[in-house]
Formats: sequence, structure tokens, C-alpha cells
Amino acid sequence: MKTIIKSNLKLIMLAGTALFYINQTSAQQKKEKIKYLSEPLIKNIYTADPSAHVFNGKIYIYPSHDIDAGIPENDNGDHFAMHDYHILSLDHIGGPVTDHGVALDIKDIPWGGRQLWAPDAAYKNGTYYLYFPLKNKQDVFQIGVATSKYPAGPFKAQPHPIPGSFSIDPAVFVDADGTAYMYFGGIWGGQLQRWKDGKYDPNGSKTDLQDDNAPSLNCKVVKLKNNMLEFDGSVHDALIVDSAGHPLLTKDHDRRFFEGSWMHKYNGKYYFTYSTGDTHFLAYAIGKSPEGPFTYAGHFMLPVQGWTTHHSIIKFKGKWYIFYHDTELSGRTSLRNVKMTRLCHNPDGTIRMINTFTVQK
Ligand code: FUB
Repeated sequence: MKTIIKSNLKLIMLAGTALFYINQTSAQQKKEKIKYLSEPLIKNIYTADPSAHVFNGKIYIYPSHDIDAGIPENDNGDHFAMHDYHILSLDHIGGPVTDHGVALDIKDIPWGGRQLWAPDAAYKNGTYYLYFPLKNKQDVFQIGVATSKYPAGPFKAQPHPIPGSFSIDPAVFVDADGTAYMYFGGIWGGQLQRWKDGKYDPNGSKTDLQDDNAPSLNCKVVKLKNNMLEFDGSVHDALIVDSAGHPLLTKDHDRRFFEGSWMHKYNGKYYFTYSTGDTHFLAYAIGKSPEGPFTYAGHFMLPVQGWTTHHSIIKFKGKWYIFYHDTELSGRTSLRNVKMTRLCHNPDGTIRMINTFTVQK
């Protein structure tokens, strides 16, 4: 009986996801009826996963560079077969966006196998660091780092991945005292569920759909050494708890961490933001320490056009902005375009909900 209820629940969830796709597709077919909140930042190439930073008074965006690799979509994310990075910049909000060309190519990463996914960047002591997830030659995601004297590169990759790194979506946050932290991890195609015992299990599950009543998998957090090239100490969970202090459960698809984390500090509190993946929300959780625990606080972006989004948050000239992607230009999951809009904190510290499109009747 239990099994029947469980499989029915899964069928309902799959049907829900299918319905979401159908809605997306039919809305896409009637393109003229969709009103988007923001325009794509550039249209000459497809870009996704924008990690934005303010360096030297300018906004630099470190996105994935989507391409049509002709690979069918699957839960592994094989269709995201990107092989280089382009860095974008803009001097002021609404100003022209510069595409600085190829900043790092997979062929120049000695340990690389396939799939350059969502990167991030940081600056310390005169050097810019580009952090990137990439499958190694054994098809296991690890995180690499490349350096440059310039924010837009070109970047030179270190010969090996960061020791002890795994999974995807690095996000580096440098706190006011100069300590740098890396958040990383993503489930399903990001392979985090295969690292349960601290060791990669090649036969591990492709999703997290088996452990409904177990605590959900968490994003990882670790300090970086002053050289910004190595982990300093051990990797641990960026734990998300509910208002009663209980860890979220795997079956809590609307709230649990999936991928795409980011950290920003607002009024002395640490805002851990992330994607809920298969339920397509951006969510946030607030903590007193950059290493957590973080108390779940809600959603702040509704599902975008496309399977999911991936974001970053910056403060520029006194105002907060969020960078995200959708599929306005192509209507295809793996050919995305980056966008930006305002992010507003309410007086009580909550984040105002963002809806990136409406379908006109
Ligand atoms: O771009 C490939 C993957 O898709 C990213 O690493 C995830 O965050 C999702 O946006």
C-alpha cells in the first residue's frame, strides 16, 4: 500500500513537471503574449548561470556559455555540454554590455573531461580567481580554479582540480574580515547525491527521489586558504533548518536545496540563496554565521521561462540587483540568456518576491 501511495506521489510529481513543461511550451508558442520583466543582457551568444561581481567600479558577469551540442535532454544534464567561458561587463545599469571573448577554454584545462558548468569569480591580493565545475576524465564533477591579473581574463587554469572538491556550482563569498568561503554542490546532474559517504559512488542514484523521509542533501561550505587555491579545513553542510530548527526533508521539494547557491550579507545577517531545482523556485535562508545553520525564510523568485534558473546578487552604487537566466531567446532548456533586475529587501529583512514574466490574456 505504502509503495502504491509513494509511486502515485511520484507520478503526480512527474505529471506536475510535465504540465509545467507543456505550459512553458504553449506560452512559448504564443510568444507575443508573454511579457518579460527584463531583457536579455546580450544576444550574440547564449549565456546562463550569471555570477556577478563589482570589480574596479564596474559590473563583471561570469556566466556559463551555452551551445547547441545536439545532445538530447536527460536528468544527468548531458545536454549542457559547454566548453568555454566568456566574461561580460557593464559600466552602469542599462549601459552597453561588453562580451570580452573566450576567457578560458576546456582544451587548456589539463584535467578536464567535459561540461564547463556554472562558474564564479573572486579577487584577492592583485589576482582574479575563476572557479569552475568540470567533469574530470572519469566523468566525475570537480571544481577547478584559474587565475588572471585582469577581471575579464584570459585565465590560466591550475593543473589539477582543487583537492577535496566535488560536485558543481561554486560560489565564493569574501566576508568583511577577508575570510573567503566557497559554497558548492548540486543534486541530480550535479552528482551531490553520489557523495553521501564522502566518497564518489559511480553506481549511486541519478536523483534524490528515493529518500523522501530522510533529511535533504545540503549545499557544502568550506573556507579557502589565503592563496584562494585550496580548501582550508574540512568541507561541511550549509545546513538549512525550518523555523522549529529541524533540517528540511528530501520530500520537501518546494524548499530543499537543489543547486545554484549564493551568499550575500544584509544588515549583518548572512543570506544563503539557492535554487529548488525541480520545483523551479529561488529560495532563501538566513543565518548568523556564513557557515550556517540557515533558517528557511521563503521563496523570492517564481519559476522563470525554462526548466530552472541560477542567480547571483550584488550591491552596486547603493542598490541591490539580481542576475538570473531564462530561455526567452531560444525557448530551449539548454540555450539560455542572462538577465538582471532589482532585488529589494523589505524593512523586516524579508526579500520581495520577483516574478520574471506574465502571460497576457
Ligand atoms: O549550466 C549548467 C547547470 O544548470 C548549472 O551548473 C546549474 O546551476 C544549472 O543552471
